[in-house]
Amino acid sequence: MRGNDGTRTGGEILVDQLAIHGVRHVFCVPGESYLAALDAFHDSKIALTVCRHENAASMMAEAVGKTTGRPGICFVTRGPGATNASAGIHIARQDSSPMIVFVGQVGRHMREREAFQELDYRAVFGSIAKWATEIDDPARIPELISRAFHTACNGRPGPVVIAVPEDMLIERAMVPDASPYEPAEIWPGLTDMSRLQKMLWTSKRPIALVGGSRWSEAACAALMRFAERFALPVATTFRRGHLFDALHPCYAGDMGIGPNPKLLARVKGADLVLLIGGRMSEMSSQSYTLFDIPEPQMKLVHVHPGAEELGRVYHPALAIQAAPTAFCSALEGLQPPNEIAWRGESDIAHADYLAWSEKATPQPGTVNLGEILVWLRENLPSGAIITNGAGNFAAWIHRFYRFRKFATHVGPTSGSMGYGFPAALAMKTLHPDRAVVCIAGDGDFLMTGQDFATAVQYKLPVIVVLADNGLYGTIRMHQEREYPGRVIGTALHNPDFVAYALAFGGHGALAEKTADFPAAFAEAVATGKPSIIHLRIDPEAIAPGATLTGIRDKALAGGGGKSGTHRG
Ligand SMILES: Cc1ncc(C[n+]2csc(CCOP(=O)(O)OP(=O)(O)O)c2C)c(N)n1
Ligand SMILES: [Mg+2]
Repeated sequence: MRGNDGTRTGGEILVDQLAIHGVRHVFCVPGESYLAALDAFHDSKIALTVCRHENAASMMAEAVGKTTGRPGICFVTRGPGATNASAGIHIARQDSSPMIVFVGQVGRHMREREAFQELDYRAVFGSIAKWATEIDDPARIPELISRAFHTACNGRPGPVVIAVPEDMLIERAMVPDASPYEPAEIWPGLTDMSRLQKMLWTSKRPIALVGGSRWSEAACAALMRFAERFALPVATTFRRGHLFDALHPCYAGDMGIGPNPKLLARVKGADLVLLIGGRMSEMSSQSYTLFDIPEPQMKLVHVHPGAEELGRVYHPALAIQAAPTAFCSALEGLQPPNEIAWRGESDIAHADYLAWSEKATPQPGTVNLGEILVWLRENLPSGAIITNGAGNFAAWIHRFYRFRKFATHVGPTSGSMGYGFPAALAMKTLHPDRAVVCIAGDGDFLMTGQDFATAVQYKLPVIVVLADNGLYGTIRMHQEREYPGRVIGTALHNPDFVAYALAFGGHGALAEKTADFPAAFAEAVATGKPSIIHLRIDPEAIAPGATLTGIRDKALAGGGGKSGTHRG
């Protein structure tokens, strides 16, 4: 309880700072190690969501950070709570998402004895988090929380881990609050922009690739105007399809899993690549085969908010340290050449994209996931949010779903299984009026499926479209390719997912044929409950363009070997 002598407990000071910095939602699994902070939420306006596993709590917080650009917050207990949360912390790292994780810590007087669940969080999270620290003195909470918000958001965003000793949270202090943080915008210099303009003027076949974080709806709109004025083809990198309207005439497609070969050829044949926000890491670069390292074969203009990323892998012809938000607004000042040498190319690139994504490929079995994605893209409102974790099922999202608006796709570039469901819960928490659909694999869903209880508890009517092939399909695919016919460790015996949903108090329906899906979806919407639509997918239907037997036969015939496609 707050004292009337002007003092507050560490827990109260902490929760007050969160409110000042604009936090509205916090995700947690409680622990006795941070009871005093939990108590401070009792009288706070911040909505607290209590989860069933720290993997879900941390992924929900990450999804908030990823989509809002402001740190998502979670609270977990010491030891196992913290290590369980590491999945979300790792996603925030790879996806460049701002996030702050508070971890209860043993009392200060018993530190270093390996007390109950004691860990050294600076050491444990030192290489995953952007910053890991511990607060020793309640009077320094405003300073250190302010630093945490700035650190999580500035430059290349990322996760911050803060350990808070149990007794520190109870101690009283008299200390003024910090003022609200403002992330520092990173503007490109005038010289950068005029050099870019010159490079565009002399280019014959340029293309823009977009990814990373620090985007906004306004930045995406500015980029689209720039692309129109320059007739520039624009492709999105792995799991960043939502950064460019898929039906915009300059959209060239998605560069992640199983990309259009014509798009790959276009990128390889470009003389100038304008990479905005992304790192062109393993997935988008097709296992680092697209650009020569360190000197790309084409001119690379790399725009990134983190100075440390510029020249890290690829030596850019022009390195611009800028956030996509600022850079895209600076693009408004560039003038296209009088004669655009590549005129017509964006139309061809877009036609290639439309042809590639238009129609579902035929699949073995009675449920065609591609046709379901096509149905969803035609029938969901444009503001609907799609989430996913990792598995081959996601290849159909990347190929057939057409994202139209910023932050309508929430998926981990880190390839973390289990992400889609908690991300869906986070999105429904932020946007109760928008449709939120999680596309999940059978393996993927059950990594965080315990939090279906959270969906029911908080009345979050997300719809899970669960593609059940009875396999850790991605791994089976690689297994058949590398060790054909030697199946081990990739078969799954699954529960009855409809009964699962019902047991939790949600809604479940089975779709055994593609044609069952629209009615099952409409029924799920009508129930207003968290729902699972269980799709029985033929295990042979391993990818939009391949069957398991086909992959095995090819490998047995000696055509195997790593192709670098469809990784986690
Ligand atoms: C947390 C985590 N563990 C393991 C992996 C490795 N992995 C990548 S995909 C995959 C199988 C996914 O299975 P499922 O969700 O059923 O999708 P499918 O590939 O069958 O469509 C595994 C085990 C991973 N990416 N993330
Ligand atoms: Mg599966």
